[in-house]
Amino acid sequence: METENTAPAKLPKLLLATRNRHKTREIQTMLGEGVLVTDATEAGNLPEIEETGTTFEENSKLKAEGISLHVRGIVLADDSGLEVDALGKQPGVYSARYAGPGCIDEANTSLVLERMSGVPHEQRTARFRCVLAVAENGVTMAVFDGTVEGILATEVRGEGGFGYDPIFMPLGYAETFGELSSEVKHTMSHRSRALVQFKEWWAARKS
Ligand code: ITT
Repeated sequence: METENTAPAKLPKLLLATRNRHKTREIQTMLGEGVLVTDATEAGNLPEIEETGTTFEENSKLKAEGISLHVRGIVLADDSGLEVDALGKQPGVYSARYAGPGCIDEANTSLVLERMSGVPHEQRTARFRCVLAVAENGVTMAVFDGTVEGILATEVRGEGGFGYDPIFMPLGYAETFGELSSEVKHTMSHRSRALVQFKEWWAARKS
């Protein structure tokens, strides 16, 4: 008689070339329970990749390629940030270190608000951008780009999200990403828009 195999199937794993646990959490939530997402804080002995590029794409590829040389299988990297039109698209690729190397999110948001002080509503346009690069054995295989347009608030609002979320109102909303639920953020965020494309690519590759 045949017995049914009730052992749980081994989940496919995806390694993210990031040390930002907020990104890992968001990507795990968006990919769902069918995939086990890990990152460079969990996988031991992975090198720190210097972000020497001047574009999101360059930095994303640097991280994906650099980490993929040290592991088996594909690696996904996320380079992302906030572009503020009135600041000449700053902080851009410097979003994580706008107020100085190793600074906390609150210092970055305060600096953006300070530099935007007195700028009228119609000139407070901004966007979040996310570029995902996927690499294996040191070679980039694909790159995906996602953007969400919005307006900068004049003060910090909300406890949700991370980074610049409490000062960014996506177009069509009076609330910031810090005030909106993570479910709402994931329906329109730069990261989710890039991740949808990655999911399609990954599914096509596996089939
Ligand atoms: P890794 O390089 O290890 O991935 P990092 O935080 O240094 O981590 P980036 O260089 O891509 O990553 O910088 C991204 C910064 O942009 C992040 O630290 C936030 O300040 C901001 N950012 C990116 N996505 C965001 C989001 O969804 N909400 C708010 N801020 C975001």
